[in-house]
This record gives sequence, C-alpha cells and structure tokens, in this order.
Amino acid sequence: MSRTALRICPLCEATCGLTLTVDDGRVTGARGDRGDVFSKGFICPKGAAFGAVDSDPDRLRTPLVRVDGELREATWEEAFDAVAAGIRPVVERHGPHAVGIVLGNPNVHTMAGGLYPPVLIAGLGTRSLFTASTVDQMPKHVSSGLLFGDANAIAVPDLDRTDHLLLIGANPLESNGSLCTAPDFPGRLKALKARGGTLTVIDPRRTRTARLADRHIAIRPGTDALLLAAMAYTLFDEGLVDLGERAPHIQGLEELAAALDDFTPEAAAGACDVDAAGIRALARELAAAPTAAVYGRIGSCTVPHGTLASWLVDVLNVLTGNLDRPGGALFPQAATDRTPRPAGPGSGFALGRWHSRVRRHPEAKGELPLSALAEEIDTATDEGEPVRALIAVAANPVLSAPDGDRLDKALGSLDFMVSVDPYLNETSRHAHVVLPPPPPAQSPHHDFAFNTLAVRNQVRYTRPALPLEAGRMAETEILARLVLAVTGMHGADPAAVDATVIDRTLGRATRDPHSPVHGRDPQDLASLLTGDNGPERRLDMMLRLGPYGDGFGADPDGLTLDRLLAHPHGIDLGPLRPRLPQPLKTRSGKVELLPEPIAADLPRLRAALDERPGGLVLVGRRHLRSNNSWMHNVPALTGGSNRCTLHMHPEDAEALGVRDGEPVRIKGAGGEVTAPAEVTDGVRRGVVSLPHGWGHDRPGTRMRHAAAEPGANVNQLLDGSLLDPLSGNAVLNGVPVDVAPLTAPVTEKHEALT
Ligand SMILES: Nc1nc2c(c(=O)[nH]1)N[C@H]1C(S)=C(S)[C@@H](COP(=O)(O)OP(=O)(O)OC[C@H]3O[C@@H](n4cnc5c(=O)[nH]c(N)nc54)[C@H](O)[C@@H]3O)O[C@H]1N2
Ligand SMILES: Nc1nc2c(c(=O)[nH]1)N[C@H]1C(S)=C(S)[C@@H](COP(=O)(O)OP(=O)(O)OC[C@H]3O[C@@H](n4cnc5c(=O)[nH]c(N)nc54)[C@H](O)[C@@H]3O)O[C@H]1N2
Ligand code: SF4
Ligand SMILES: [Mo]
Repeated sequence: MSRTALRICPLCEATCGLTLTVDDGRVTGARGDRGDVFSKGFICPKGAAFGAVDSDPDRLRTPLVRVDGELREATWEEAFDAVAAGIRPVVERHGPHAVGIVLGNPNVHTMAGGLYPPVLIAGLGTRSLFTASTVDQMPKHVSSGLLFGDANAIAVPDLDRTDHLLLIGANPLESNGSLCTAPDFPGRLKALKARGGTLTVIDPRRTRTARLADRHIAIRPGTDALLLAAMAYTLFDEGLVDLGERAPHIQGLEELAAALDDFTPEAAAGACDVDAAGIRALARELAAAPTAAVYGRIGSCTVPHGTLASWLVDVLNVLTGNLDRPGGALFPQAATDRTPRPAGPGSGFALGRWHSRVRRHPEAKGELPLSALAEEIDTATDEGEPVRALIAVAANPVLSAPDGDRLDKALGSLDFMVSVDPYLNETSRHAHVVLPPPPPAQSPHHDFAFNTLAVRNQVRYTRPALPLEAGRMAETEILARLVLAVTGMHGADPAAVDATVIDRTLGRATRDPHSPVHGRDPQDLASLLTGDNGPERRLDMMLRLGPYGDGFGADPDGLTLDRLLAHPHGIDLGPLRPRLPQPLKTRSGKVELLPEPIAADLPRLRAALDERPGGLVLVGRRHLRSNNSWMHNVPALTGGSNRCTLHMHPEDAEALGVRDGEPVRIKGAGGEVTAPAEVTDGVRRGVVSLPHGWGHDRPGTRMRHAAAEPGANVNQLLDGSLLDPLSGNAVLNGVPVDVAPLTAPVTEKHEALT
C-alpha cells in the first residue's frame, strides 16, 4: 500500500520540506513539499535521493561490540554495558579530560544532536571537546562573540529583500547555502537579479554561483581579509561611512578607522591580485546600494585570517548601515530561542579560558581545534593526561580533519572508543562499540540550529515518517543512554535525562523575572507539557518558553507543540526584523567594532600585505550530489561530474606537463595523494582544487560502493599545523602544494608558476 509522509530534509542546511512516498514500509520516492511554508516545493538531487540514502544496505542495523579485536553484532544492552565498562574506569583513573568528545556535522541535522550533546558535555565535565566547527565556521562564532557578545548571534543576509549581495567564498549553487538557511538559494539569487539587484561573487574558482553573478572576482586564496579591510578603508577614506539608524548601538568607530589605516586598496591589491580601482569600486557600490549585504562562508573562514575576514564581513555591514536593517544582514529569531532578555550590558565573550595540552591552543566556545585531536591523543606532556577514551557522535575526522593518517593511528591507540554512527567508516572502524542510529525516515525532525540562521523566521516539525524497525533504537534514546552510561548512571531510565533537563529549565524560567512563567510552579508547568516522549516534551517546553510561545497560557494564541503539529507544513513567522540592541551581550551592551583580540591580530594581517606566494595553492570545492564524507556510498549520487579530480588551470597544467584525465601526484606538508587531473579554466592560475570527504580506501570499513571509487583524501596534504590563531580553525584553503604527473617526480615549486 502506498502513502505519503512529510519529512524535513536533513541532508544540507537548506532544510527543504519533502513529501515522501512510502510503499510497504520503505521510502520509494521524494519530492518537494509544495505546501511547505519555507521551501515551497524546492528539492535538489540529494533530497530526491532521500529513499536511497535512507535504505542504503550498508547502514548498520545492530550495535557492534569489539570482542577479541573484532567488531561483532551485539544487543543494545551488551553495547551500553561495554560503553560504561570502557569509559568509567578512564574517568575514575585519569579524570574527565582524558575522555574526548568529537561531534561531527550531522549533529546539527538531527533532533538528537540538538538535544543531548550539551547534556553529555556538561555531565562528563570534559574540556577535551572537538567538533566539526573548527574545520568550518568557528571564525564566524568568534567574530560574533567579540562584536556582539554572543558567539551564536550570526547575522544572515536578507536574501529576499536585498538590492546588492557581495558573496565571498561561498558556492550556494552547489552547497545550497551555509550559515544562511535558504531553501532554493539559487532561485533566491535569480530573484535578486530579476528585481534589478546585483550579485558579486569573490572566489578563486569560476563556480556555478560565480557564473550567475554580475561580477566575479577571482581573488588569490587566503587574502579576503585584506580585500575586505581595504574596502572598509575606502569607506572611511571617501567619506562613505553611514551607520544609519543603528548608530546609537555601535561603539569604536574612530578606533576602527585608525586601526585600518595601513590597509589601503593600493597596498592590498598585490597580495589579493585584485586591482586597487576594483577594490574601491566594490566599496563604493556597497555604500551606494539602497540596501546591501556582505556574506562570507567556507572560503573566507577556513583560511589563516578566518576570524578577521568574518569580522570584516560584519564591519562592512555596519559601516554601510546594513546591519540589522531589512535588505541588509539581520539576526533571525527562532521559535526555540530562549525568552529574549531585556537589552543591556551582558557578560561578553571570553576566549582562551583553557588551552590544549600539547600546543597550547586556546579554547574557543568551549572547544579545542579538531586539528589538535591527534596530538592530544598521541603525545604525552607533563601537563595533564592525554585523551585515552573517545566518544564520537556523527563524526568522521579521519577524512574531515587534517592529517588523517596520524589521526587514524592515534584512534587505533585509544583505550576505548565509542561511535554513534550509521556506518562503519574510516573513523568508526576504530571504535570498540558502534551505536547505529536509525535512518532519517525513522527519526523525528526539527531544525534547532538552522532556524536560528534562516532568512525567514518559521518553524516546522516532522514526526518519523516510518515506525522504528524491530531492533532499532531512536537516536534520542541512544544519546540519552550514552549520557547515563558515561556519567556513572548506566541502567537508569533514559527518560530521566529529559526529565532532569525539563526540571532545570523550568526551574530557571520560573525564577527569571522576565520570563512569562515567572513565579509559577515548575512541577505544574511540567505536567502541562504534551508530546509522546521526552524529546517532544522538551520541544514543547522550548516552544512555549520561546519568543513566539504561549508562555504556558500567558499568551493563549502563542506557539505550542500541539499547534505546530496542527500545521504539518510549518508555520511562517514572517520576514526577519531588526532586533538591536536586544541580541547584544557585550559588556558595553553595544556592537564593539574593534575588540581587543581582533586589534591584537591585525599586525599579522598587516604582514600579509607583502606576501606574494609563488607556486600552487590548494582550495576545496563541493558538488551538489555530494555531502562531506558520508554520501559517496549512494550510487544515485556518485559518478558523472561528482568525482575526486584535481582541477587545474590549462596554463599551469601545460607548464607542469600535466594532461587532462591523467593521474597526478599532489604533495603537501602532511603527505602525498594521487588524483586524476581535470584541466579547466574554471580555476584561476596558480590554484588547484580537490574536493574533501574522499579517500574511502582504508581496510575494515563497510561502505562497499564508496570503496569501489574511493578517491583521495585531500586532508592528507595538511599536517594540522596551519590554524587561524583566534578561532583554532583549520586552514583548509590556500595551502601550498606541489603537483606533478604521476610518472614524474614532484619538484619543488615550479619556476614557471612563480
Ligand atoms: N579539506 C576540507 N576539509 C573539510 C571541509 C572542506 O571544505 N575542505 N569541510 C569541513 C566541514 S565544513 C565540515 S562540516 C566537516 C564535516 O566533518 P564530519 O562531521 O566529520 O564529517 P561528515 O562527513 O559530515 O559526517 C560525519 C559522520 O556522521 C555520520 N552520520 C550521518 N548521518 C548521521 C545521523 O543521522 N546520526 C549520526 N549519529 N551520524 C550520522 C556519517 O556516517 C559520518 O560518519 O568537514 C570539514 N572538512
Ligand atoms: N552539495 C553539498 N552541499 C553541502 C556540503 C557538501 O559537502 N556538499 N557541505 C555542507 C557544509 S558542512 C557546509 S559548511 C557548507 C559550505 O557551504 P559553502 O561555503 O557554500 O561551501 P563551498 O561550496 O565549499 O564554497 C566555498 C567556496 O570558497 C571558494 N574558496 C576557497 N578558498 C577561497 C578563498 O581564499 N577566498 C574566497 N573568496 N573563496 C575561496 C571555493 O572555491 C568554493 O567555491 O555546505 C553544506 N552543503
Ligand atoms: S537543498 Fe538540501 S535540504 Fe533541500 S533537498 Fe537538497 S539536500 Fe535536502
Ligand atoms: Mo560544514
């Protein structure tokens, strides 16, 4: 019997609503849900392949437990017994920091990943926390923390209303957008052009997004902070600064102008390889546009000056009066955000409250750099214990972090490791226990993270499209049991984890004079919560306490889980609205334009004005039918143009004797890999591009299709030493490499390229 079910797509940040076709308990089709209040029917090839992703035969069906060195199928009870027996002795003998936690990207795409990792981290009390954020967007968190006092206050471009979009190091036509949740990003860019707006793209590659733009600037990788600083300089120099209505909420303008004094367009032009007149033109256009938004992503974050570039993106929005105004860049307000506190000074954002043991990297947002994970395991120091046990949830750092070979060895040396992962892959193959979550069709979905980054305020929730198969455990329950097992409460009822969170949250809310439930009895409130299980009751609680909530009756028209369930295609909460000064949590209560750590990092940027790297540098790229490291096992999404090839400019190829389609050796500080060359003028001269997430050729994995066309692990070219110092983010783009035909030896930086 055939039926349909609604399901929000978890495969990228666009969060499209899907209508799934279900036949005999299996998803056999997926199309865009035309009734979805946000995505309105949009779908991409990954969403269309939802059924194939969901029913991949290589997904693990039962837990695995290592016995005599080998992973064997086990019951859930045996698996959690093994977790408790593996982790507790490490905590008791060596303390909580000897247990590392690694959280990967899919945690922001699952309800379980939104609800339980914070409880896990707090419960364990470890400082050894590593996540995909430090190979991704940590620079943006740090710049937001410093500017606005809140690392999660991220202003997103008002795509649907802006007149002018300056897009830096992002390729939404392949990625569908990031830190800017916008289903049908391509359609929204086309609409911008159709209403007479302009799109400028800055990218060393002529991407599909660049081809859509009015102007494409093929910048030298790693130099965006210089370009942006020179644009800001120009605004001051030419009297174009206009803070607009938000001026009373902004401080540090004069200090900023003085700090940018050296960054003239003329000084930056050589390093960026963009002429000075062009830089001035970019600044003038930004200032002249009725509304404009500057937006930067991966290519501006995963570089040596990632935090400065991220800061400058917002600085330009501020200087042109575009921060917090319609058509500019605004702060979304999600339905599960905390009750907005009244505006006023906050406690600010602190960096470096502790440091990593080996190379003394400062913590950022409670995290240590993922690039430092291997050394934190394999290197002894006088100071503290190395990481001896690891909890990996939805993470594949062997492929996604620098120097996978070293990490691979380090993971193999751990006393104990548990992976919560649907696949036995390059990372989970080292685990002593693998806990597989059910496929997405059997899981509920709500976007805790992406609704705080969406270009329109809206809220949606989908219950599981299919019931749990026999022998499966919901990922929410897996993580709740994991919390219990590692905190010494193994065997307790997992519902206790949710009940504790609910008690604490309601207790705090009832004591908060600004809360709609101030003075009420937390027990009474808890008894009012609806929902079929702990996670649903927590969602109900967050909705009801949130900015649109019913306040447990205080606003009878407000949001509750019941009301949301009555709107299966979601509830639209309107366009983004100006919110300043309420989101600010800086000590001054204002936007602090020149925070001290930023000022202290500017000399490093000044030194970069004189850098002119010779030789080739490496950048990454994404493909619409790929997603990081875990979607290469789905035949429908591989093949065609989605291949792990090295893009190379024809002139560079000729100079090095490289021919299209033939294998080349690529050598970097961390090692050497081989990939076929794809000669294309889609990359600028001096730049080569290899996608990430490939390299599925290690033994002991169970991803048969991926292993048949493994590709090369680009991150083996990195040794993990290059970081953005403020955020600890890995430098993944603009990295020097040498390239040679497979048959020839790799020579030092070829003369023809300098
Ligand atoms: N060179 C280079 N490296 C990069 C990047 C780059 O641009 N260039 N990009 C970086 C970025 S932005 C990111 S976010 C990281 C990603 O890095 P990671 O998060 O480490 O990698 P992913 O491939 O996203 O997948 C992580 C794991 O989640 C598992 N998984 C999938 N679905 C679920 C689920 O529902 N539940 C659970 N528990 N697990 C699930 C997958 O099987 C996989 O093992 O890679 C980074 N690495
Ligand atoms: N299809 C698909 N979609 C995805 C993912 C995926 O793997 N596949 N991953 C998801 C994840 S985890 C994330 S974080 C987002 C990322 O989303 P995006 O940021 O849009 O990611 P990319 O497509 O890698 O685009 C980054 C662009 O930066 C360019 N670039 C590299 N170095 C520089 C530089 O120094 N300066 C400038 N200006 N540009 C540079 C690259 O050429 C590339 O085109 O995508 C998400 N969506
Ligand atoms: S754009 Fe992203 S969310 Fe939308 S269907 Fe494609 S993968 Fe899913
Ligand atoms: Mo990412």
